[in-house]
Amino acid sequence: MSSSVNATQPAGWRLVSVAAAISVSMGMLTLSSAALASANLLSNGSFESPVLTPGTNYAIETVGAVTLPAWSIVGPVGKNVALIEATYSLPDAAGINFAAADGVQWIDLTGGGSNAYEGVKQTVVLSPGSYDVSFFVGNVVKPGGPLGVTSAVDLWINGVNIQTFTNTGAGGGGINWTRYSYSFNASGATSIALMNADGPGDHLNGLDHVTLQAVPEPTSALLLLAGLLAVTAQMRGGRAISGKREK
Ligand SMILES: [Ca+2]
Repeated sequence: MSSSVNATQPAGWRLVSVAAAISVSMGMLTLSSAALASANLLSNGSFESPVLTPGTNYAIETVGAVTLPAWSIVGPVGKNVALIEATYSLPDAAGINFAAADGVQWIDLTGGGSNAYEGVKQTVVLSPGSYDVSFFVGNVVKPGGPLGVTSAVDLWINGVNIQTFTNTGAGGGGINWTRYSYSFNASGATSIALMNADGPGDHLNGLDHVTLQAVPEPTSALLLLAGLLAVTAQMRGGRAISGKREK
C-alpha cells in the first residue's frame, strides 16, 4: 500500500520524506542511547551532599547515622566512614593532592581511624532488566606510611558479596582514581553496598562517582534497526516502481 502511495508522489518529495524518516529514526536511536547513558539511578552518587564547609576538610559519618543523603552507613556499631573535601591535607601526606574523582567531595571508606569492614549502602527499586553499577576507587601508594599501598572495595548486591575490586595504581602526587564496573540483572528493590576491604593499617580507601545505569535492551535497538531497514527497502521499492513507469 505504501509503495503505491509513494509511486503517485513526485520522486523528489519521496527522497526528502525517506531522508527525513531515516533522520528521525537515527535521532531516536541517539536520543534513547543518550538518555539511558546519562540517567544515574542512584542519588548523591558523587557524595557532594552535604556540602562541607570549606576548610573543614572532612566529616565523620557514623554507622547508623542518616547524615549522608540517600546512603546508609553500614558496618560494625561505632565505626564510620569519612566524607572528604578536595582540599584535605594530612601531616603524614604533605604534598598529596586529594582531588575528588568527580566534583569536590568523596568518601574515605577507612573513616577517621575506623579501619573496619564499614561502607555505604543505597537501595533503589528497579524495573526488570540489566544494569551496570560503576564506581571509582581511590588509592595512594605510600609504603610504610598510614595511607598504605592498595585500596580494596567489596561490592555487595542484595546482600551478596559479589567481588573485591583492588586499585594498586599510584597517583603521582595525588590519588589514583580508577573506575570499576559490574553488570547484573535485577528486579524490584535492589541494594548496592560498597565496603572497605583494606587491611587495618591502611588509612586511605577512596570511593567516588557511584553510578547505576540501565543497559539498553537489545530488542529496542533491533526494533530501530528493523525500522531503518524497512525505510531503506521502501526507498528501493519506490525507485523500482518509478523506473518501470518511466519506461
Ligand atoms: Ca564526588
